[in-house]
Amino acid sequence: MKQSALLLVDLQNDFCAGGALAVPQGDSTVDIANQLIAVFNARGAAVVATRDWHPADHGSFARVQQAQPYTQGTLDGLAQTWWPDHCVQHSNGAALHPLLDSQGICVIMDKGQDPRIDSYSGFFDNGHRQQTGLHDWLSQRQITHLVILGLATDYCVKFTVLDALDLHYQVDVITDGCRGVNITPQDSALAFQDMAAAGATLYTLTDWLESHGG
Ligand code: VGL
Ligand code: ZN
Repeated sequence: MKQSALLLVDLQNDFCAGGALAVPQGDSTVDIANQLIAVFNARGAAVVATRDWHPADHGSFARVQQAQPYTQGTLDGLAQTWWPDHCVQHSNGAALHPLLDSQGICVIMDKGQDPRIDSYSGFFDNGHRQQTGLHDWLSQRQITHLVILGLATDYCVKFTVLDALDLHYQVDVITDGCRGVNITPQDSALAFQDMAAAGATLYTLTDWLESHGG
């Protein structure tokens, strides 16, 4: 492999069964993630995880805005979906999924700490005002190729992939390692289309392993 990293997006309890913002079949991404962690670890390649990591009064929380969850509004001038309280710093909901092989992860990048702005992407907040440190970390290691999966397809995976492409990474997305919120039923399918149109290559795990000597 060229300098490649596996990037695991928000594989946290709150996006899985029983979580505050549970994504349908969110848990099914963990087994796919673990298989790829083993491949990257065996090759000495980096494995990076992002976490959604909000303060208890985050401005994206419907409760804070006295709005209904899953409706739309505006936060500091940006269109914003209001979410149930989720991924509150240090809570169990914010922890990585217990079955995820977290021993195989080299670094965790947190995002969404600023209460005034949401941060779907692992690279920037939604206004592209601040960076998380992910791009610096990858650049310092000459990593140019990312294999991305996680939660949720239509929010954090999508915006992480689009920013990665803007930053000129080569991006493979493992589609069966992603699941979406689907506020409207087609959202995940549309998100995959947007990622592919922007230059990402979509693979199932099986196809990726076959074409990358897994
Ligand atoms: C996410 C909604 C709100 C995600 C994070 O990880 O996709 N979605 N915060
Ligand atoms: Zn969030």
